[in-house]
Amino acid sequence: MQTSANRRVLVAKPRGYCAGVDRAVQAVERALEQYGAPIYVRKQIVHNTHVVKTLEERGAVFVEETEEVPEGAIVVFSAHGVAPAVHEEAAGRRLKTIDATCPLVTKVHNEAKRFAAKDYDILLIGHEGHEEVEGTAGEAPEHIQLVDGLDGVGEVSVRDPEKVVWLSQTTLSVDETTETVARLRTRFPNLIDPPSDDICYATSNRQTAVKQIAAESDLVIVVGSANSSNSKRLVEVAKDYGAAASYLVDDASFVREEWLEGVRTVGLTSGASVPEELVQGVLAKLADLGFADVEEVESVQESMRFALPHELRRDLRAG
Ligand code: 10E
Ligand code: SF4
Repeated sequence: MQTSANRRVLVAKPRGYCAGVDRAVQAVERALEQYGAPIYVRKQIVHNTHVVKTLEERGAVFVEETEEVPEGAIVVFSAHGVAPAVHEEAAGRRLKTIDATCPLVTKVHNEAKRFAAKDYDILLIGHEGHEEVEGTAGEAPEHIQLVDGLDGVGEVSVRDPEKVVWLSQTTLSVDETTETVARLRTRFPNLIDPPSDDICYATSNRQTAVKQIAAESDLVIVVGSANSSNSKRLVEVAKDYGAAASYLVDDASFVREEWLEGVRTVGLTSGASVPEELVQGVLAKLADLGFADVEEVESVQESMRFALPHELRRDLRAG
């Protein structure tokens, strides 16, 4: 018989904001404090509905494109990064820009620029239509081809197979990317690796953590929004590593009681753009449903921090 005595929750750690998300959210908060509302933000600052809603309530105005921002106003660029063309458009409208692109995304932009300057063909592994990929590809559109997973490998054509490098989106599945690169290498044996890993520490740590709890879990709940690439990857990894089921939920209200029927162990984790309070909300709901025994499983300790965007630091000093 299923009693609450043998029901438990395994909570994976690390979870919560990565350093890039923390910096981007703080950048909008600081801009609101420093300059006052409204502060415009191009695209969702991070892919989390709760974060966006909270900032909206404080006076941030989210737009899709810079042309929606009034001339001369302040606009923050999201953590996913933007193409150089977006900086040019903003300059053309005399906008004051605050660039909250994660430094680890900027690192990939810089790699793209460097290899394009040496006339390499660049194979960018990533998800078509994702903002980060659009920003990175925009650095050197004439040199970059998108490879959207294994299926994209056959479509690649290069000018010189001796001069090809692969780069990637920062939030991909580590395992799937390894497979995609191996497949690319069967076509281009001299394919060059990125100078350092493009999949970032936060993405790979969260995947390592979910792998640790998946096999022991009958169900893995991932807290994250539907458009959050890194959160969606956690659901896939959980299933690949032995969870019988895994669901993505924006918050506790999305957790359905019927998921828990016959379940003994629930795994719980969250994407890199998810406020910790939402995870705590899911834990409270699970406790109400008889899963009060909670065990934290920590796989890697994180200590990465990034300074606020330089535009804010400069104005703070000047003020
Ligand atoms: O969809 P993503 O996982 O890229 O974005 P997110 O906003 O959910 O998480 C933060 C990741 C960023 C900004 C991309 N490096
Ligand atoms: Fe930066 Fe990685 Fe976080 Fe993206 S997921 S914002 S690359 S630290």
